[in-house]
Amino acid sequence: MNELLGKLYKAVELGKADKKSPYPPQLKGEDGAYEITTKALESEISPKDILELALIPAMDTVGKKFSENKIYVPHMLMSARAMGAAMLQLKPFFASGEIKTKGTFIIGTVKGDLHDIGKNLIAMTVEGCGWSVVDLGVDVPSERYIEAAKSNPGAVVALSALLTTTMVNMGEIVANIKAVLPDTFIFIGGAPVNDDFCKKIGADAFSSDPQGVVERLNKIAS
Ligand code: B12
Repeated sequence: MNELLGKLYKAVELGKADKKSPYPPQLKGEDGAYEITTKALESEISPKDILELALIPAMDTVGKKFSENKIYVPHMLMSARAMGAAMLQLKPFFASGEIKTKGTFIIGTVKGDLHDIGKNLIAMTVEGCGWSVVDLGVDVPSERYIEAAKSNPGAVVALSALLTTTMVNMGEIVANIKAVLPDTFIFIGGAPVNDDFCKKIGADAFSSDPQGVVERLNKIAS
């Protein structure tokens, strides 16, 4: 692998966003994902290669380590932050169409629920894997999911809930979305949710972690 791409892969894997970031300690004072991406673009490595040969494989490794309990939430968030720092510079190339996204992923925490750490983790990982993400935030009612799905035809919709009292709202939201847009693929997740519940409410997929989401989305995109 090209040296800069190798460095970028490591920066994202280890969660080094930029030079001034003190994390991880072993990379203190060294370039982070932001600076390395600048250098890669300056040395005419294509944005597509930066994304596909360094950023996505690094987030893939991070996702696998997370699902194997080899790393934990703080590390995952640092890696996602490093990925975000690099993506800032790649954004114009998505806008110009030079890089194609794999699809659109709409995510929100369901109405009544304000927990967003897991939802953000999913959103950042999915974005890191080349999808365009529409983040609706927290306390999201059916109408807002439907509005976003109508504006992004073919998008996957994802619902997060962390409370036993709000997971029940997922059933109502899934039914409302399917009533208007029956072909919408709906993902659900969050600590109290499981596969049985997913089937019961007529959602299309459940995952307990970001890696499961990415693997399923890759199948949808292929
Ligand atoms: C942080 C936290 C809060 C913070 C939230 C801050 C924030 N910005 O999110 C604050 C303090 C605001 C809060 C408030 C409340 N909380 Co709270 N909170 C938690 C806590 C400690 C951590 C949750 C968390 O972020 N986990 C880390 C993330 C990474 O995990 P995760 O969300 O599960 O996400 C993972 C998966 O579930 C999955 N996932 C998540 N979303 C999605 C979506 C999709 C589509 C997919 C595929 C996957 C997926 O992927 C993620 C990564 O693996 C939990 C306890 C715990 N240890 O879990 C309690 C907890 C969830 N809270 C609880 C409660 C009761 C409350 C309150 C009602 C407390 C109160 N009396 O006011 C309020 C509710 C406010 C509201 N209306 O939402 C209870 C819920 C109990 C229950 N069975 O319903 C818990 C379990 C604590 C407890 N043991 O009692 N809380």
